[in-house]
Amino acid sequence: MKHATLIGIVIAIVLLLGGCAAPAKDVAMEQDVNVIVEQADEADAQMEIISDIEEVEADVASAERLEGGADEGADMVVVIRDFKFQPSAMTIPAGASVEFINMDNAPHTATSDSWDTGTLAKKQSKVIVFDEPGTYEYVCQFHPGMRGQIVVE
Ligand SMILES: [Cu+2]
Repeated sequence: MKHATLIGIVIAIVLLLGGCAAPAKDVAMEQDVNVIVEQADEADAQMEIISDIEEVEADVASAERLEGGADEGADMVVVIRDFKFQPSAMTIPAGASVEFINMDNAPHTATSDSWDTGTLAKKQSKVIVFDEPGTYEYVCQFHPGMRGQIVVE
């Protein structure tokens, strides 16, 4: 075999291998890009969850601050959140006070036949003192589906 022929064969093999390897490399790169895009999406989703968690934590922290403030003045706290009185039912001794705190953006009231917080805007609160034993059903004047009960013993 002549030297030139041998070189020709070697070049042909190299070109063949190169031709096969190139698309394989493209596929690999495409997969790499896909993986990177997936990872970026995942990171985005995680960031969203983290910012959601931070929002909830800030909400809880401000509610706790308000509740902490209530400890100085009121015996019990009803937090108004997500159009619900929380807790919606409680039993307290006569003479106890309850602070109603609105944590919703919407205004609410806690209104019974014998007492009323009046309109509470966001983060406003009102303390009601319960001297008379009895069962007090109350509602929000703006949202009659919001109901609560306080039993005074
Ligand atoms: Cu309401």
